[in-house]
Amino acid sequence: MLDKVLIANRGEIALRILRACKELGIKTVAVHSVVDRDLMHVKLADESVCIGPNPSPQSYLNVPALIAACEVTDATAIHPGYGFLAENADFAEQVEQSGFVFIGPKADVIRLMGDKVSAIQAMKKAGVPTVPGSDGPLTDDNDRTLEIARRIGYPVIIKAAAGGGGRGMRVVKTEAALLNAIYVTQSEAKAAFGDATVYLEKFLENPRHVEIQVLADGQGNAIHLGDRDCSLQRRHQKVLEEAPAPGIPEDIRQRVAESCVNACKVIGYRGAGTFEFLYENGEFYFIEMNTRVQVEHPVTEMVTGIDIIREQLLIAGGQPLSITQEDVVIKGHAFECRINAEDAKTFMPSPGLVKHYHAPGGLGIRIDSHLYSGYTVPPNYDSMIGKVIAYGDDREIALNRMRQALDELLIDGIRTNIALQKDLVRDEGFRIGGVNIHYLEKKLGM
Ligand code: MV4
Repeated sequence: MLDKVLIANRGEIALRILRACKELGIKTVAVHSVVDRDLMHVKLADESVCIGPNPSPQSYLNVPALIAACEVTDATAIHPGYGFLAENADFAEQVEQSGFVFIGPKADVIRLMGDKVSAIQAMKKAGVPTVPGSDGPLTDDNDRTLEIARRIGYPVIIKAAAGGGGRGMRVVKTEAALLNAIYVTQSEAKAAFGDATVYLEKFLENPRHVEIQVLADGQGNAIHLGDRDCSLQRRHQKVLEEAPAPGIPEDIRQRVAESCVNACKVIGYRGAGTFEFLYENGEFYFIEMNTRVQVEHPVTEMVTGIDIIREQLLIAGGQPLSITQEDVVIKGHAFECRINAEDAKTFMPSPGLVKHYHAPGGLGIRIDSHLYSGYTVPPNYDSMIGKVIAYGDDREIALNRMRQALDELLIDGIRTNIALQKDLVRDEGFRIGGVNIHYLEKKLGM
């Protein structure tokens, strides 16, 4: 069992990790930048260390400062949360080389999944369905590239191997535009990631974003916790998620989830992970794997009753999975609305003093947020300030509870996206379920 965990993150996820540690009797170390000294989890942690000035590169991304904070506090493990260093293989390696436990997969597995080309190749080999594509990096043999694209059929999409999450992609509609698009994507990838490697896939026009949550202990055991639909997004930022994904035939759902479990065993996966798929016309297509806990993990927790952060901590402590696949029962439905400190029209961040905060409540309502009245949202970091999660026996009950919860939520002093969320949970297309990844941007007139 882990003795003392250093939480290398901030905001709601730092608080979420702290709560899971406390439940397990694990001591906690909060690290924070100067402006973050008043964060809720800093007050609640057993110890806290200021690791640097406000800009993330000097604080939450400052590897020597984080390792030093472990050393001075005798922490035995680091939980990276999401964002920041969570999927940085070099960081995971340095943590382990310094004698601490990295709460996540082994560094080489993070690296394998960080390179989207090697990730897709590993998944395909393990039997996970992938998008028809180049099955490897594009080479400087233009004739071969043109032939690959012709075989797949236009439109195609060029993606950077070092990209992901929507960065470094370009859609190509015709053969005439292909080679130049590849050249431009390579140049951008080189500049952004220091790696010009690109690959090619069939471009799916109207897919849904459906992902599968897994847990593996690195000792040969792996399970899945079902799926989530995260199609409601704007500029690759998820806005509202749900579990399970509505309207997916059970046999297809089951088959793809089992392929993910098999892949975990094949690659020696350890910890919590997410397989991202595009879902179109009854077919799943793997696009990326996330080797961290995700923002939207609570909807899966609500429909399975499994505490994913707790499982991460137990796995990192060396315990084999205590849950078998038969123990996992998906029951009911859950939604998550992300609450951002941003302008409702321009989506520009809106930091500042929260003069008054009132959280909703009632049966099936969960709030994951570090907000409190008198808290100041700093301008330096992500604008997400919390998540409202609503659970119910079925989708309609959960959605009704979410509507009520959003009506009860009050955040005074800063601008937020609450009005957008209230609109979305009353949207007729969304109520029916199964909207695709373009739905929100179309609704917003983008
Ligand atoms: C695609 C695609 C269509 N076809 N790949 C964007 C984020 C990154 N994870 C992958 N992305 C996409 N890959 C093929 N072959 C469309 C997207 C995409 C998208 C995917 C998921 C959620 C939102 C999205 C918004 C725009 C494009």
